[in-house]
Amino acid sequence: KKVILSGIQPSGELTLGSYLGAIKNWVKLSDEYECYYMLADLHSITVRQNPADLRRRTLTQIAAYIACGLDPEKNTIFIQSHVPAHAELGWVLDCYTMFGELSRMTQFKDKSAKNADNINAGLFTYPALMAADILLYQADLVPVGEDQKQHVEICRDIANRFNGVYGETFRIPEPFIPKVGARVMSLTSPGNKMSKSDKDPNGCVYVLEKPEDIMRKFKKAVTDSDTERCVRYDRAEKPGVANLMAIYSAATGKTYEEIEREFDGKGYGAFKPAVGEAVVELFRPIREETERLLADKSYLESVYRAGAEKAGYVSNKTLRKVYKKVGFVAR
Ligand code: AQP
Repeated sequence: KKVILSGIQPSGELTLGSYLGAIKNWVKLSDEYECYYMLADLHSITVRQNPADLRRRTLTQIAAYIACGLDPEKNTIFIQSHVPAHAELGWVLDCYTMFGELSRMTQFKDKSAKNADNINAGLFTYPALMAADILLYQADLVPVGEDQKQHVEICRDIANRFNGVYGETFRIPEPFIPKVGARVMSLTSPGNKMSKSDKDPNGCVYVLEKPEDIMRKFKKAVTDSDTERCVRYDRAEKPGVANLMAIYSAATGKTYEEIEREFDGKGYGAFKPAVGEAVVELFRPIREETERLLADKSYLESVYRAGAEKAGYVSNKTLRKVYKKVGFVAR
């Protein structure tokens, strides 16, 4: 079976962006592949976190993964910090990753602009740790949103570099990016990615949010100031409407032509609440199931413990191979 690894940082509540860009695909792929899905808590501290919130969000995110349809019997769900091989291989790969290539990462540039008072070394070397996450499991595919494509590319470069020096060690992974929902934009500024740490709470819709809040945000979503006021897919000229159409399409399975026909002559006033309702219905069962799962802490604990054991076993095999190749004395 081919292998998949992906993860989300518990640095904020899960968003519609992370659901459509990543989790929705994970669920589809989990029958066909051997899947490892992590809670990327090591990555999340590259930005300062409140400890109690981080712990709570990590547990909520595990419950949400399961509620989204990831069966823990079929998928390995684990917390990154529970598997020491990630930090260990991350260090080794730091030494095979160049300052210049890290400097070109757009996420580093964006995040250091947003967190000017905390541009730490972890934020800079983030892609080397992410490469370790992926390469430890010899993953074939990495299902991510468009924004993470550059990080999968640098991972391939690092792996090729290491393989070039020491011989075949790592499998070279491919990014797997969905066609619809690859880049969900903010509802208030459709030029920016919808992001869980966005300062503007109205730009972002959360998976576990109350239906009335979701509706309010969609009703207020920015549409375009063109004069035609019609629902038509045009990313360049009508980015706000195009974003809502992409969300509606991903939530309902309707094509863009079907959506244009459905709202022909109806304007944005009918369209925006319809998108809101589709998202509310998409998330309703997930929210209810997450709440149910969160009430049973011992079940969640059994899931992440079993996940860490399996992930630990597989990742250690790769780590031992790497340590041997670089010349460390075996324990
Ligand atoms: N807006 C988005 N559209 C499509 N995909 C998205 N993803 C995130 N936002 C969108 C995908 O979801 C996964 C989660 O990524 P992450 O938590 O590791 O970090 P991120 O990409 O940095 O997500 P955020 O929401 O922007 O978090 P913060 O604000 O903490 O940085 C990835 O697969 C990502 O592609």
